[in-house]
Amino acid sequence: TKQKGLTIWFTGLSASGKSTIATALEQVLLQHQVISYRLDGDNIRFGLNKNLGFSATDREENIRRIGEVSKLFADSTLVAITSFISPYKSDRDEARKLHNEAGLPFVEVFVDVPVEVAEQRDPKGLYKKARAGEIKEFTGISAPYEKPVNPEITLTHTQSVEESVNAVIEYLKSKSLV
Ligand code: GGZ
Repeated sequence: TKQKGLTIWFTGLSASGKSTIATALEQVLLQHQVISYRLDGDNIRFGLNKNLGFSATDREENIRRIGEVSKLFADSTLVAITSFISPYKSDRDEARKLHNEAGLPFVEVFVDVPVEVAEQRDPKGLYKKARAGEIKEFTGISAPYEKPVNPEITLTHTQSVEESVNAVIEYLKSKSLV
């Protein structure tokens, strides 16, 4: 049985599918008797980080705290699954460094969906609002997204949710992380 936890860190644009894949992954891990805990906007941005917005400095602080919290979950032997845009490479690298220093695996999963595809999906109408200037500093439209350089896993919009989850599970198995 697994002695240590780990963090599975999803990164990608709004409407890239991070949360959908993370939720499906949680279910499949459970079928493998692996307990995970998902950190996402619903339980972080409305709680711990409710004082933060979407400026570059607020995003940096958002991701810094999430990096620390996910490390604590991983340290407690759980699998932490995070799904935040986390647009800045340096902030993701800091989260990775925290895990490395604690000897905890950090698996970065890039959900590589082009902005055109995400904008086409636009489930909450946020891209439309961003184009209209009603939302400022919207990632992919009026704020940057820095792609991961060396993510452990890259998923694309051509893969189904099931295929995406399988790719993550296969990676974890190949590294004996589950
Ligand atoms: C990007 C925004 C913005 C701006 C509100 N830019 O699709 P969603 O709605 O549910 O996911 C997005 C979420 C992004 O929050 P994160 O904590 O993941 O961002 S970051 O990692 O950059 O700190 C979107 C909504 O919040 N949202 N305003 N300006 N996304």
